[in-house]
Amino acid sequence: MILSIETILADVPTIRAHKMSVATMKSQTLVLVRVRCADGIEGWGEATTIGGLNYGEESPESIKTNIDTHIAPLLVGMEASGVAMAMAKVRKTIQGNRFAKCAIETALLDAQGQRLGVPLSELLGGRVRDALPVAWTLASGDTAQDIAEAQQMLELRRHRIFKLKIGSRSVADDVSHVLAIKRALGDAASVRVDVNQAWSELDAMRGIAALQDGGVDLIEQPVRADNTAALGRLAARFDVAIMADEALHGPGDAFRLACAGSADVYAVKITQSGGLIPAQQVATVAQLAGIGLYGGTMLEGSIGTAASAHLCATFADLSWDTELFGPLLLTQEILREPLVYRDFMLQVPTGPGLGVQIDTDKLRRLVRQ
Ligand code: MUC
Ligand code: MG
Repeated sequence: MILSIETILADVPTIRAHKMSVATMKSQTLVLVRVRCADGIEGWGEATTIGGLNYGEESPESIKTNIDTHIAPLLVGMEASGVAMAMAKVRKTIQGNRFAKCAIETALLDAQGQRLGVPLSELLGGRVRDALPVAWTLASGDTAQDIAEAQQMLELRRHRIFKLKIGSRSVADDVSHVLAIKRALGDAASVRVDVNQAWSELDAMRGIAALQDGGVDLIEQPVRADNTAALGRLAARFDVAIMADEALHGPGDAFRLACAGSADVYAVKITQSGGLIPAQQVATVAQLAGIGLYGGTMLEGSIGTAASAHLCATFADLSWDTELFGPLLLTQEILREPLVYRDFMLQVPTGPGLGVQIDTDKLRRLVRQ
């Protein structure tokens, strides 16, 4: 039986300023959910978002309020091992609130995995890989600093895929910033950009043409999320891969974008999809439509990152890798044993459930009072 559901906000400084077209982050608010069950098992989930309300329509505080006030009371007293039944009740009763739903579903599946003694990936159909290639986002806002950071990551054998956050400067300035980095790194690295919706269609036509010529591999969400027609025209016009991110909020969007031919690649995010199971449906639609998959992040800490890793480990084809680096952007770790990044890959945890253990003393020090 589900005894209690607790939502925790924890503010953690980032290792450097993280500059995006929508916000500059100097800290991240982790939104964590802890589900206590009558059999003594505890499950954890994460509903972290980016930049308060700068990036999306759900804030850390609104997510916590909605879980505490509206979602937890629906579930307390229900059978903890009936994860699908519990989530069916939440999905029937609660509109929107994808991040909250994701955290609750993750925590229930974490508990269920521990109960059954299997990793979460096995509850999701089974893993086809044990490690995931991980991109690093260069977002200091400074070209020389970004190049130095990328070179350091290559030397450490931690990342060889780099995503550059652009869209806050002029198209010409952004293009020269990206191409300077691509020239400095050469063929040793895959360079990709995330515009976070900042460009008009005309800006995008000019910008993408130059980036494609300069050897950039992937263009993420160049235009506004709701302008899926423009996204589709860009995907048809250019050979370089165009990826949908903010335009993709779950299986319904995945289906509509696929029918309209709006993107070559989907950034699959468990929070934006409304949970692990809906994110798996997003991936299924993509695979049926011949759309490539990329494991995206909302810069979650270790819990959400581990959950995403379990899901990405089940994708038959993950041709665009992942960006599951969130914990590495944070100055504080909340796990007893951090996730393992080695040889350009994140190792998918092998223990039951999420396969991670929370250090509650460390977490207590970060919790917002
Ligand atoms: C996004 O839009 O993809 C992921 C990596 C990063 O630096 O920002 C996020 C959000
Ligand atoms: Mg993005």
